Amino acid sequence: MGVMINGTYDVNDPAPNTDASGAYERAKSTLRNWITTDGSYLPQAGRYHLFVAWNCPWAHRTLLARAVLNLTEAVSISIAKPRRTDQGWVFDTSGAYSDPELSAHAVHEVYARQTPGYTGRITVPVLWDKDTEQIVSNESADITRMLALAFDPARRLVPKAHEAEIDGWNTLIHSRINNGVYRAGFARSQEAYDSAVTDLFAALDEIEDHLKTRTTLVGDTLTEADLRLFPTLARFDVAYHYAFKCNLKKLSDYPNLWDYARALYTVPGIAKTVKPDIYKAGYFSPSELRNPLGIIPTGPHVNWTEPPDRTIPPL
Ligand SMILES: N[C@@H](CCC(=O)N[C@@H](CS)C(=O)NCC(=O)O)C(=O)O
Repeated sequence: MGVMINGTYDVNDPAPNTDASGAYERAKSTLRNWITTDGSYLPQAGRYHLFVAWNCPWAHRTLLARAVLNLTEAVSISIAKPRRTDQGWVFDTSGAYSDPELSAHAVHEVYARQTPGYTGRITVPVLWDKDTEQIVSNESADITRMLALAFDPARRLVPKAHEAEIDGWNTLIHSRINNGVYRAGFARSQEAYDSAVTDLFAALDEIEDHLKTRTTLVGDTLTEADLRLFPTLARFDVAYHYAFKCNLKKLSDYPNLWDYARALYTVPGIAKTVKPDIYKAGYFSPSELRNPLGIIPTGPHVNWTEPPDRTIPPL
């Protein structure tokens, strides 16, 4: 995996992703334009395209918003292969992992089209504007929010009255859970790992408690906050528990969280975005630090279709 410097892809990846204490640091997204109802990026059906990978949890949140808001026709997608190469995220020339929009061989080719030339990491998701042939955004939180606001005037995923509460959950979920599993899995010192795991499971315990008396995180209906939590839950038992050593408990050991996750799975559109075998293939890719031989474990088998006790009303 490489980086891009002034529009040219360099297969050598010089960027350190841990600080001096061995703690993982996530690079910041830099392409951050917005689709709004009154700006130059208007919410027009057919205008935008998403470059994603099924196994990427950050891409997953954008796919969830697209699915539950019924935008699968309005916003098209290209799906990169689950295992990255020295070219980073790559596509086949045909089939499910090809790129119908730009016929790119790798996601870095999409970034190479930026003016001025892009410098930085080559990440998914990427929201592409077919009109200007430029990237609108490579920040999943922004993409999810712009789908929720610009493409849904009713703001069902982010009701005005609950916006502050949703933002509060998003902050907690991002730092302690979504990125928390990465802080555990990518730690390069015992202290950094211990601290990440302790914080991750404390946050899961807090949410388990909250869900004892609530159907969802906010207001007992589906909101963006649920879509921000779900990708980590969907990968927890098949990937993070073992590949990232997040093993104090499994998701299925939490009665409320597990019931809530299965209830989310029943919301129309969500099940189609859940791909446990692809998560395994991606997270158990060959890695000198974590899985030198790239062997993919057989289990565990997680039963997402076991009926939940709670019901989440569809949007
Ligand atoms: N801030 C970005 C982060 C996305 C991200 O880290 N994606 C990972 C895949 S799960 C990636 O593409 N990593 C490639 C790299 O960092 O070189 C977002 O949330 O959109």
